[in-house]
Amino acid sequence: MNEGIKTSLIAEENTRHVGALQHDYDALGETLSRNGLDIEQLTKQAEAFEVTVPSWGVGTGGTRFARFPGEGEPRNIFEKVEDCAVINQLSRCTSRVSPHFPWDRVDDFSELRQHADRFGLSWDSVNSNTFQDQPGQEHSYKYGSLSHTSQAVRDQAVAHNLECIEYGLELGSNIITVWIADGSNHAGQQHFQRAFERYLESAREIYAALPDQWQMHLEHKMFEPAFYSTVIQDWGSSILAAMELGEKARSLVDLGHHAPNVNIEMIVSRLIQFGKLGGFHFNDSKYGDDDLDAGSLHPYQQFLIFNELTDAEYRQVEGFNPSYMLDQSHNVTDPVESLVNSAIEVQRSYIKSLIVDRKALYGYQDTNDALMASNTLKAAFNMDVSPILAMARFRQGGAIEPIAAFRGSKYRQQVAKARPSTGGGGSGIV
Ligand code: PSV
Ligand code: MN
Repeated sequence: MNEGIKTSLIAEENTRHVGALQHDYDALGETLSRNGLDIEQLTKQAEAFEVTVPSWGVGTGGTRFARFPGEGEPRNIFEKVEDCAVINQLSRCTSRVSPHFPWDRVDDFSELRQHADRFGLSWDSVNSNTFQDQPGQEHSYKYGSLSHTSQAVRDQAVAHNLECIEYGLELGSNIITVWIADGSNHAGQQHFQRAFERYLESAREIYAALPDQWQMHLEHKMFEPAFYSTVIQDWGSSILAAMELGEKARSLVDLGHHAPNVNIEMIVSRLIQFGKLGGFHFNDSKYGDDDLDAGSLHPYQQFLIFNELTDAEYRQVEGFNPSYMLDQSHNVTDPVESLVNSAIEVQRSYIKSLIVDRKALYGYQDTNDALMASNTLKAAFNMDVSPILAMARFRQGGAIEPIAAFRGSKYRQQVAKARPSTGGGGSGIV
């Protein structure tokens, strides 16, 4: 079994950077204290921050045209866990993994749980998959799953979700995230209302099977694979369904699942207001569900989303506890590197949102001082909090310069020897 990166290697690499880090950290500490902020407090908050890694994110992604496999890709969930462990070793903010079934199904879940335990990793939301047909599957999902016109197909899709809950129980999860690909490609193909009614009927069965303390997260997506309409198309359909189902049902916001330029931070605010924000799939997007690395194109948008989240924390909104996860496809980068970068970019948005002078902002809002309200947000966004993030990693045994440490460790080259290529340049997601 792979043991990850040697801690001594990370420590050695850190000795090269710790002097400069301390210098930058002290300078930032001074700037922040002039603004009434305590850098040590912010560093503790950075240390406590967590974002979950999706098991499927450590494989090389692809498009419907092609997939170009990377060297040493994980071939099963055990190897995926090993790569997830490396991401956490370096970043120290990704100690949870979200599995996807049936991709990650194993015969012995206690063995898988022990395997993750050894690396100090635990399990987050389980994800069901009724968007693909599996070998030997009785009914096809070609025309939908939970909202299919045939009761037999709906029953099969419900049964799969119930199985996912069982797997989750064995791993210690307490959330099931349901994204369905159901929709239509032609105007008139589907009766919108009936399809939504059928979805609700199936979702109620899954909801009824939720164990105590579990939540069901409903993930909306505007289009793809259905190109004309999607049953859970937007946050409106999602919150309606979550309200119909009950208290344990929440909406999950995947940043790539909206029309370009949609004000996602405002959607987040609405979901918080009505106690329906379940969590996030962080990624970035230019055109649609591009699954680009989080914060790589629109860091200000990601910051504005965290501004809403921190605002809810500041106001101590009851029951506010959204789950944070990445959901990306890495087509041309090393997935470990992209996931480390992305986790840190999400953490960065969180820390910047803590710097916002909230009292001043509320004042500017109340007096309609649009310019100063905007400048207040910009002042926090423009602050370079990198030394806080690096110090949080360093103090927890992570890497000050994680990408350099990863490359220096030759981890990828080592696993490539142990994991011969699965071959093929097939299309589609992993
Ligand atoms: C759908 O595009 C999605 O965002 C859902 O979260 C799925 O579970 C995941 O991607 C599959 O890659
Ligand atoms: Mn997603």
